[in-house]
Amino acid sequence: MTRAVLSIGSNMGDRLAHLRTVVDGFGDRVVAVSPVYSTPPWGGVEQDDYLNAVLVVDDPAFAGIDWLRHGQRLEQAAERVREVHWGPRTLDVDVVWCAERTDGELVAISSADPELTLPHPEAHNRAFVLVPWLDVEPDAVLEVDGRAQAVTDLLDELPVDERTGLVRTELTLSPAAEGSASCS
Ligand code: PH2
Ligand code: MG
Ligand code: MG
Repeated sequence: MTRAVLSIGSNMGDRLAHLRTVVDGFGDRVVAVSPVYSTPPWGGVEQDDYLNAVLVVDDPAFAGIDWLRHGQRLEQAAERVREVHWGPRTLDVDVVWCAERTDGELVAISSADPELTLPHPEAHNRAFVLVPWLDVEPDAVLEVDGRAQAVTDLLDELPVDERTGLVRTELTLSPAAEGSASCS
């Protein structure tokens, strides 16, 4: 397994700093970092707005479960407490999509394993996943119910209110941009 798309989110504490720990924590494996979005909480639990972003990561030595485990270690480092389903959290790292390279081609993995279901069974319903994903991979494809679909089409099919309140911020997770900002 070589490549994964990760959705990351935070709505407690220093939200941007928590998201940055993921970029730092995956280090050289990070191949793309989306803009940061401010998003209203999804799921019916009253809580603060989230910051959400998407990372594309790559490592020939990583299997799908390694992306999950590494993400969980970063969640623990952010002192995440699992209390309320869909409730507030310092850091959430979700594996949305995974692929392995076969003869140079990326082939998406499907898995019904309850620990790591691939692709993420709800990703196609979440504007806060699809919008930042398209920023870094405009041609992204996601399999839904066994059918490969363009992520742009999935986004178009979402009810308008799923996108309401999703705002692209000026915040950045990219270490390079952070460095240049501190020099200016
Ligand atoms: N994560 C949740 C529950 N609700 N809402 C938004 N906007 N962003 C999230 O990342 C999110 C959520 C649980 O994983
Ligand atoms: Mg989540
Ligand atoms: Mg999660």
